[in-house]
Amino acid sequence: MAANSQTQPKPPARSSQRDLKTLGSIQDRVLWLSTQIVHYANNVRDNADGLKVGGHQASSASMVSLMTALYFHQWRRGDFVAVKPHASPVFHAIQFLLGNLPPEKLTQLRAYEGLQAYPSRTKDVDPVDFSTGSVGLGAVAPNFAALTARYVKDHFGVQDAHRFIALIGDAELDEGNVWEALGEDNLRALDHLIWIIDLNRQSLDRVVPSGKAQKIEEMFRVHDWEVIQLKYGRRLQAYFERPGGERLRERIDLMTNDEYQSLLRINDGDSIREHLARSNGTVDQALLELLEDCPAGEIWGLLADLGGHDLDMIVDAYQRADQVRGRPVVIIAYTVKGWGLPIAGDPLNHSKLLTTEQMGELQTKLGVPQGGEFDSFAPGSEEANYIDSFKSRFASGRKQPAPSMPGASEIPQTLSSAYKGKRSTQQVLGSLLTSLSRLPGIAGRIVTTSPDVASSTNLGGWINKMGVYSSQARINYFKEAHIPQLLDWQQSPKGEHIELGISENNFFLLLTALGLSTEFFGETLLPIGTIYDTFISRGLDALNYGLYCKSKFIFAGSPSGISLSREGGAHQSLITPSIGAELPHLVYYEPCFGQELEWILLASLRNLLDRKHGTSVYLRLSTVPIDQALFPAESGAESEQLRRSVLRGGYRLVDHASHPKYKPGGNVANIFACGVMVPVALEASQELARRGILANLVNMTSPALLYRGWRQATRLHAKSPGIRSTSLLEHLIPENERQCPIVTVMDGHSHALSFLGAVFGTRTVSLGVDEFGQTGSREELYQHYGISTSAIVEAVESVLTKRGRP
Ligand SMILES: Cc1ncc(C[n+]2csc(CCOP(=O)(O)OP(=O)(O)O)c2C)c(N)n1
Ligand SMILES: [Mg+2]
Repeated sequence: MAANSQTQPKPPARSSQRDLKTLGSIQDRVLWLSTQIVHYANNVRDNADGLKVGGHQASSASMVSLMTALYFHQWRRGDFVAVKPHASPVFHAIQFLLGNLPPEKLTQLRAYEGLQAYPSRTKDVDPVDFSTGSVGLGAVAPNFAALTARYVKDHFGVQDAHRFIALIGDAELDEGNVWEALGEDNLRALDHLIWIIDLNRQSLDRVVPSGKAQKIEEMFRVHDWEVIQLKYGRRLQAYFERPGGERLRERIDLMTNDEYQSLLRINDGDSIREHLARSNGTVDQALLELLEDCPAGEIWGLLADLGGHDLDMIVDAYQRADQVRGRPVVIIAYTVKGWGLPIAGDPLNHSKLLTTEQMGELQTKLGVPQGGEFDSFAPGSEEANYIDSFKSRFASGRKQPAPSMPGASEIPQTLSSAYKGKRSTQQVLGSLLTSLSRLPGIAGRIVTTSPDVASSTNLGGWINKMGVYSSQARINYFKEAHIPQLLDWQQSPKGEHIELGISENNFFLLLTALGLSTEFFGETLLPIGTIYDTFISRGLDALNYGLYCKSKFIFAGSPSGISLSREGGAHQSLITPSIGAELPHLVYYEPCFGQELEWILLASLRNLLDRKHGTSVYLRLSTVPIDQALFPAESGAESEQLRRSVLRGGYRLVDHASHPKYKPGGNVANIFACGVMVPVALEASQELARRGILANLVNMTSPALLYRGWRQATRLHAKSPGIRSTSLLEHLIPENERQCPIVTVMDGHSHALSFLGAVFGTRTVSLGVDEFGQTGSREELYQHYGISTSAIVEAVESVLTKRGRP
């Protein structure tokens, strides 16, 4: 585990000139290696298909100074860093110099199973803390990790001292999710959270509009962040101090980003001087005189002398940031995209690569010996000694914390609740949480969250019992005034519900961070979130991000589908079943009955404890009251068998196989239904029986697991034809029934279950909701979209008589 706060080394003293010289030399090597990593991948390594390999030399170069100062001067054990996606070569170069990346990996950028294009905590071999790539998401990940660290500290006591650092491209701030995070109240006032913005005034295609930097700064101040500016380097600042220097500052301050970038593209110092001294067509004599003092060969360097490349100033800014308490800090560092490279400042440099000739020149300029292109510093050299002594400050890198977590056996197989009358799965989730709050070992680990829909998704009981999390205890004025409240909004550092503002991005990013608490801080949390099902797509990229990071959490989407009825329109989710089925590292369940949900939730919690193989879980729930008496009343071994089937994805709720008139190929069909459609399909099956058609009914508790099981079996079979592996789906429909026609029905897009036709190679009709919603009563909507009892009956009749399309 990272060093304890008492043993944490003191922040280093202000950098000595000697340190700066060595840092400068390390910076040169980082610039070289990061450029060379990309060059080798594109121009040296074999490329059988000739397709572009890619990589970002200019984006990397703009961060070289900031990252050199961070990793070779300021870094402490226990720091968590998110690295701008396109600076991944810089990160790997640094990890190599620190001894955390084997040298052979440097030639494997974007190679098969080599270094990933963007930093990946699950796929890269060196210690990536936060995956980045989809701009904006990785950028804010440290904020959510910082909140998680504070939660863990408030609930489990002493914590190591951590800093949370984000290295961010300026155009990443165009992403709305960044500002959603900054606006979130739970993320305010976080200590030891430092953002470093690489303000190179360029994005992918363009020079960013002028005035953006000022706006960015104001936005941070509005959100109560401490702002540290790293605008001009010491050389330029020295010129500003000279007589007439103010004119130079004014000239650079007021010029547009386009003009500044265009000056960076001029090779000839005299021309740059002339342009600088001329404004609106007139020559400023005083300015010209000042600039004449600067030799032509140095004027480009003077113009490009920005704070984000001045190591001394960067180190100073980092140290100032470290002193700030009670709120996050942003360092706005002005940089040059492509700094130190011949493509510096080129508006189209984002994916430009240096030619072999340019690489040769760079190698000479940076003093890298021929044949030593992937070398670290020679042992005994000043740089090697510096790195060694610096490394000893954080010992052998981050240690994997020994996880503190409950054992899976602490989570029971069942809560033995009785499910009577009519209850919706959403209601049952609320009751289950209340039951879980009585299990001491588990209750303390569960943390719930919701984007402003906690009460309408039935978390009220849990919140009343466990309280709302806030780093400071707050007075509940309603309670003090004895005003009766359905929801007791008691806020304190011991609360176990985190209520977010309405941001589905924040919701999934918080779940992601809570779900990595074991790996980050050694304390296991069992995060459970609730969200309106239809708005999952609003936070979909953040969900995708969390799953890519292999975070482990549970979320319930509720209410779902058109069964929500009256709220109509785009409040009704259509495509979420496909999202659940298709996202990796996620298991999607859509239970119908209370008992099913109980088994599933308990198994999902156990799944979270399996840090190696466990996944996140999505529960698609509903507000439709379901008659619990329809659930099969099994006991003993049969109940255990049923439980296992529910967890694996489904079971036969109606099985006509022993009916005396059962004739597969004649009067038999199979209905597959999901969630709230199960009782509707059951009614249809009963009606069909009255008409002489024997329709079995499979209750699909997890279409996703059934699909995956089948897919796995077919892949295994394709690989080893000798092995006959049978999936649960094939167990559910025995050999003699495989040719019976199928009708599938779900309160979601019909496409989601249509794969069943391919599984059995038989005529299949898929019913579902393929259009945006409508208001109306539930029955009216079921009729409208063709998922009513009569629609199912009709579909079975037509598919049996071959009127249904194959
Ligand atoms: C969500 C998302 N949209 C688009 C992209 C494609 N993209 C990659 S980099 C980039 C521009 C990034 O600019 P900036 O953050 O300023 O980084 P720089 O390269 O200038 O350092 C874009 C649009 C992406 N990676 N992620
Ligand atoms: Mg940029």
